[in-house]
Amino acid sequence: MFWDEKMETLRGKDLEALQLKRLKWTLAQAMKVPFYRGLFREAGIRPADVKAVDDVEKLPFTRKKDLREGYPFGFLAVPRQKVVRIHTTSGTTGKPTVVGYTKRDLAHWADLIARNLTMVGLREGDVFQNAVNYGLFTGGLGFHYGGELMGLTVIPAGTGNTKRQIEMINDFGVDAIHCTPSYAMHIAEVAEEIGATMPTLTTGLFGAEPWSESMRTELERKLDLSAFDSYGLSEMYGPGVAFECPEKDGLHIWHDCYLVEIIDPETGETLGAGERGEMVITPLVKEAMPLVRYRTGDMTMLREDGCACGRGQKISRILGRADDMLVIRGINVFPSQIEHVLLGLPEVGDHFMVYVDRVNYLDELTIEVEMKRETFSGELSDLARIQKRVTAALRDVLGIRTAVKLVEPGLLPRFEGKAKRVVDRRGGLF
Ligand code: DLL
Repeated sequence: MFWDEKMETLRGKDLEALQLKRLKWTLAQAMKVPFYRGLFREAGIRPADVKAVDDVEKLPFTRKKDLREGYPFGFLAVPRQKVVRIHTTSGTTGKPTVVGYTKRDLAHWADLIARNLTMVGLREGDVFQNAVNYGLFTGGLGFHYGGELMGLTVIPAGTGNTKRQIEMINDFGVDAIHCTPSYAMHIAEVAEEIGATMPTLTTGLFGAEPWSESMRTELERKLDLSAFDSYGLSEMYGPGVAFECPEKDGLHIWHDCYLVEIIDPETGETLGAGERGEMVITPLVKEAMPLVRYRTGDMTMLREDGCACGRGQKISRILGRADDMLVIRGINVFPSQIEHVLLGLPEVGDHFMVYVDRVNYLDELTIEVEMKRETFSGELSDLARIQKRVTAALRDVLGIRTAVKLVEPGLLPRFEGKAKRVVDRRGGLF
């Protein structure tokens, strides 16, 4: 089933013609923003020089730093009065990025979400629990209006009060839940504690942070549902940019609304299908806040075309962020790799924290991981054996030595929104 079959399956020349038309419109829209007029002048390029979709490669990049400097309304291409909603990014340092939406933007956004919800098999009348933060975070209202548009019964549950969330799932006969994968894991854990099952739940839409295939396996087993990966970022409306279809082999990025490139984050050079790099997106229908070649910082790769579901362009699941990548004694480490290793070991649980320190000028990685209740005997010889096994498994995959600390079940923090599992303590040591 499709929400918009024509757009979702558009191919070849028809797709290219539409992308080019929309790219030109986006560039005209961008030229209403002083930042872009300056950027294009500096780069010695005019929008009229773009005559084919591939010409996008000639255009300069936009970076997160540029958006920050434009705080609050510097990137608006429409009068502020035409902006009917604002969201902000969940930045932890400095000012957030403000994202504005016109009525048309909100309609486009809801439409994309409706495509995703339909793609994973939801139908009009299904009950949908939206267990993400409803504030400035785009996950709440984004999914809310997309769900209503396609006729789902939307429960704006928000986050927190996990026992109540489980109760609502059972009382309202919820079919699908949307939350971060870390919160889904917490819900599973609380359900286990109180001995609850959630028999009506068939579908889980999880995103807003990186999560591994092993995490999917765990969530599907514990919650007894089918779990789909959902990707988006506030700068591109929010969720709904790319989503898994039932093949669960890469995410379809909506090719009529987002032009995607993968580049080498160091050199800026464009990479081909199958080559891992940073994703750069030029949105094609954004009215209030058009962007040109936005550096997402997210690491992925383009997949070859040809999905069994009939839809177009796919990317791989996000491996991590170009800027979150930890460089430990010269080796690149992504937190998602650590998660993958830990979830593959039956002796340890699903919760971990990563600490980075600099000791005698050397980076040290310490990983705290919770034991499983079943394996937590407290016997020292058992602990030593498990610790050795975890350390060896991590060394095999990461290629570096780590200090593993086993902790009692239930000791590490739980997250309702995006998990913050990496604590870099190297700053301030200089
Ligand atoms: O997280 C939008 C969203 C809401 C997506 C709900 C999915 C579900 P931001 O707060 O601006 O927006 O954060 C965007 O989160 O650049 C990625 O680094 C990361 N991210 C989002 N989805 C995924 C995912 C929302 N499925 C940033 N896998 C992005 C990995 C993800 N990382």
